[in-house]
Amino acid sequence: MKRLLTIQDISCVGQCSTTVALPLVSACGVECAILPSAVLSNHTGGFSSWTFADLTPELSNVEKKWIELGITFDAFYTGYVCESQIDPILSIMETCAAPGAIRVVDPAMADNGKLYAGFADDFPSKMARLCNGADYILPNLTEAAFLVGDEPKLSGYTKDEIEFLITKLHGLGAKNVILTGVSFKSDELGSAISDGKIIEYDFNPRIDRMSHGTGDVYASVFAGALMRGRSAKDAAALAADIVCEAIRETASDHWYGVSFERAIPMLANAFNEVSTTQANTHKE
Ligand code: PXL
Repeated sequence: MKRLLTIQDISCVGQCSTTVALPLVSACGVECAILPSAVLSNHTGGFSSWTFADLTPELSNVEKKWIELGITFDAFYTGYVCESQIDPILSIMETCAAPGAIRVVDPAMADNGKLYAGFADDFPSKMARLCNGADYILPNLTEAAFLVGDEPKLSGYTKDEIEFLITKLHGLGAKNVILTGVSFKSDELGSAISDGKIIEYDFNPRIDRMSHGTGDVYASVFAGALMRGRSAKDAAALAADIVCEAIRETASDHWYGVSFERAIPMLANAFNEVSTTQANTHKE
């Protein structure tokens, strides 16, 4: 079994970051180690206030111990992190990498044209350093614009504009770009998947609902599916299907997250086909 390390905060309440990554990566059949970068009482996206315990000093303590014990990872998946954590994280991705380890960076810092509460205007340039050398980055349109120094547009990107944005994102030093929130028709929403040569698209029917935490669900499933050998296009398509299922399962008055828990059976099933066949063969 492959071992992935996710580095992001724990928001104790809010269905985001580590509390989403751990169950979803696990449901893909991938061992998920965690390194919490901070502990918050709840996320910052809509609650009026929160507590924040910064665990930056703990990152290098843990790193030293893992080096001493020879613990390494087949993949790293980063999400919401703050400025002081970028260098310690870059170091861990060097020192604790198994041969061929991949880096998946979700530059979780903004949505709907705005940076999340608490991030300074120059934070995107710090996050860009984490994108440099990443195997996969998964920005939404707002994060993508901030990363390359553009003004974010809420909608109305043409195909040419999307593809130019992707070129600029590769310019940050990312091998593959998965740009989410792409739409060329009002009734569909999807992502563009680029390896630097070819750009593919994946669309689903648009569900007209603002949902918090969908980026974390998407990135977690994407990272887990990649580790199970799916191509980037297939991992992106599965991630989008799971996000749609989670949104459909979320009660209309539930505002702070999506009920990804109800999509776990569908996700586990996506990776069950081989073992079910093996189990049946065994029985015969
Ligand atoms: O879902 C991204 C996220 C993660 N962690 C914290 C957040 C947010 C988005 O608002 O506030 C603490």
